[in-house]
Amino acid sequence: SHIVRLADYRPPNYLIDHVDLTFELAARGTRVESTLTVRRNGSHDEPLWLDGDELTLESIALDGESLAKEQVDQRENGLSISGLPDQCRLTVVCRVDPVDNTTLDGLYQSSGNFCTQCEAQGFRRITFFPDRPDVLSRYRVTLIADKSTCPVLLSNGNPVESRDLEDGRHLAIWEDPHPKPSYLFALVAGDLKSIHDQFTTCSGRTIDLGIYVEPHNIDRCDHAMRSLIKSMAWDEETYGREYDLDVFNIVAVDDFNMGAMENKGLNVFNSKFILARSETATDHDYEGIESVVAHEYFHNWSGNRVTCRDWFQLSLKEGFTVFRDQEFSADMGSRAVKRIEEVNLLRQVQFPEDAGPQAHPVQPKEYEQINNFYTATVYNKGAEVVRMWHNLLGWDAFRRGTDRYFERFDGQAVTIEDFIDTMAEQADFDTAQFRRWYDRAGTPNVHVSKRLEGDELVVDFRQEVPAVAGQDDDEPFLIPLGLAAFDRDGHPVALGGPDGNGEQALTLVLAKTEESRRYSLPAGSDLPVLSLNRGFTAPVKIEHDYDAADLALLASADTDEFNRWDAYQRLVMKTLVERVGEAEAHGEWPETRLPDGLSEAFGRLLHSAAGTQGGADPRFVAECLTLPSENYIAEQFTQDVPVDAIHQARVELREQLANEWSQTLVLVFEKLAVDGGYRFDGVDVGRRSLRAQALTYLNALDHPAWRRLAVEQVREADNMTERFNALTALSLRATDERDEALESFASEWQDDPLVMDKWLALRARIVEPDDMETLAALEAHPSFSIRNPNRVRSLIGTFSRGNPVAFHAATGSGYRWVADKIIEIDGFNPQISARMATVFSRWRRYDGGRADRMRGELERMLDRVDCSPDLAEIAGKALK
Ligand code: B3K
Ligand code: ZN
Repeated sequence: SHIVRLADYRPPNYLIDHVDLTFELAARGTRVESTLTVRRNGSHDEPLWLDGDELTLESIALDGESLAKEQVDQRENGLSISGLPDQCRLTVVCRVDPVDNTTLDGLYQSSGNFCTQCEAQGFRRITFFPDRPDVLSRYRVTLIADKSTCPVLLSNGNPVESRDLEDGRHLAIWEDPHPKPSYLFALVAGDLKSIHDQFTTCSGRTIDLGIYVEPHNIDRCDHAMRSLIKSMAWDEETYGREYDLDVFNIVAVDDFNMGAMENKGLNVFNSKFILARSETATDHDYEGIESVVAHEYFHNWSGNRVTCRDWFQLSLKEGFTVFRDQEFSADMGSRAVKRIEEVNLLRQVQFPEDAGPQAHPVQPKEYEQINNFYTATVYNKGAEVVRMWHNLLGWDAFRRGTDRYFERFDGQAVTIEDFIDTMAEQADFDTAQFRRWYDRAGTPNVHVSKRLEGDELVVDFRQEVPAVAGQDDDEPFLIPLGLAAFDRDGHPVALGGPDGNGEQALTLVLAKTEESRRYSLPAGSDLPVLSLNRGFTAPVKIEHDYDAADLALLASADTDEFNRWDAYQRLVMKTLVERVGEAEAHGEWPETRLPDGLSEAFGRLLHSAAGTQGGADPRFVAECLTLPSENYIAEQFTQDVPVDAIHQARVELREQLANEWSQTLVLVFEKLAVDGGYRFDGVDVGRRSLRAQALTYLNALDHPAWRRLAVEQVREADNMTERFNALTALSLRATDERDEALESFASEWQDDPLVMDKWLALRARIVEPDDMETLAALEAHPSFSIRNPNRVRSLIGTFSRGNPVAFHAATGSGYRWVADKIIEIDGFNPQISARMATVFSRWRRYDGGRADRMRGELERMLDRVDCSPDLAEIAGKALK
């Protein structure tokens, strides 16, 4: 297979200043005429290379004359054209068949409408072009299509003309004044309805905003529009970024490989991240829409105006834009809760990725298929690295740096190095060492120990940098680490000299493999409890010998909300891991008494939200009470992951806690009832989320009264959040009530694919091990379609990632079923098959029987005749 290396980067031989495209759209045989204004870049005699993938070439002309045969060398993946003058106009005509495009990459059809996806390399599936992000061009696009089936014709930039043609067709012309790389090109043509609004920018320009959807979804666009307007205002206020075209359009399509795409002036979205009304979408969906709309909008500056030189720089735009959207969401809702969600994702998805065979640095150095590098590392660890810049510099200097970055590189395709250099100008610390965060894969471990020397607290730090993905040096990272100390009564302890300044909370910057800090304490102090990596200032793992009492104390006393959550989670995790360990060691399930402090902490949290002890944010409490996922518990075991014991430990702990606190759970459930209709606001979302937790714990118990509560809520709630929360709670136990509720829910929502996605995911989560009959039934269910990525993620993705007991069934039936689906999907959509296959990557961590079976399935994928390069890269790396 072909490996692309950062070290091999060369600037383009030719630049394309202008692109004039004319599309005559048809399901089969769409005609694409492209006129490129070509300019030699530097002095050389190299030919011009135009990428082209699955295109039928019709003609090429040079300055209006047809080209000599020997000037054109047509290869499988493009055209090489030699003997060109320094400047010329090339006109290339080709044909493509959108109706046959099952990859959802390039020009394809979704629900009969035409749409495109070009990032990273889809434009070469539309026309011949130097399809690389460092070739920036101005585009003029003419769309011609049948007016009755395609009344709406959209592309990037501003509309300049539209008129009817003879023969029932019509035409629209769009012009984008901003030079852009081909990956930001988009067109949409179809039968769509739209809602419109306006935004007045800080300099007083009025922007027309439109959201286009299939006609039956027109009543589900308001929330996305509100989110867009908020995003535009936030980016002006926070980063001084103003929008730069007369229109901004969004289109929602049902068939989409990922969340959304930031094409210039024409964002195309997975409908899941646009469509919402309270009867069909949950609070979680509302939040997802708000943040993805913001993310794509923010790309207009971090990505589009300043773009990437090559795909190794992907995190330049993605890490930065994720950081921007995270901060936007934090400003729109609860900052602490947002941070908790971010860290959950990092720990559950990015840390495992960074410890396994797919590990790669934030700036990868090589790849086979760039589509496999749209990862949690590039996106989410990338955002953490930008966050560290922000934390180390402070907001004002960070903002001076971003202003400088946007100004200096506007209209250019640049590198991560350029970003670092610009930020470094604002810094007063060693940015050379900081750069390691971009270059070295793996999650650093920070071992922390403490001791008392007289009245001095000594804290020792040791960095451990794991060997991963061929990187085995152990040079230390620059790690900003928030720290505070609490006495046994939960009071913050002032940290005096030599390394303290009398403050209660400090941020230290660790730079060496081993180092110590000394703080003076008030005379006669005991050894205090440490609160470490507060607010998750660095994407590291903290190893520290906490006992249950320390954690319980921090869970209630820490002044950092994030670390309060973290302490409670650690306490729960400690309990779970100990129980699993005992069960494994003794071959039988241990005597299970709730450890000291855990039950009390649980009760205290509940009471605090019920308003009987202070007034905690219910949303925060709900985050605390959410038990760590089975996959995250599994991460605590480096080999022979005890899949079944983990499941059992989690189920039992939930039941025990519910049993101890059932009265309080009911009280909370009743007290936090929301009335007055659905509103998407912080207060109501918080109440609903804690009620959902309460109902879940209660339904962990085998008690008809709690089931009734859930059944009623599934039936009677006036919004999808509460209905679906109740259905989820009910699904914890295999009961008749559950089966009836699932049935009637499915018949009520059978015509609503996005709602049925939730149902498919819930069903996938509760399939019993080896129940192939149910899996077959779900696969055959009319709401499922293996061609649609959302359906695939809901059923196959959730089964393999959200139902570990069945996926890892000892017989191998779960592995086989998932691998069968992956192999089938690979025949028509390699991006999705490759993505689904990553779940097999960490086979080495399972016991012999499981490991062999997982490895066997990976080999089977690789052996598939015509295995896609995408899947081959993932499976190949997993097997290495
Ligand atoms: N930039 C797109 C992702 C494109 C993925 C291509 N395989 C969405 C985003 O991050 O905003
Ligand atoms: Zn992005």
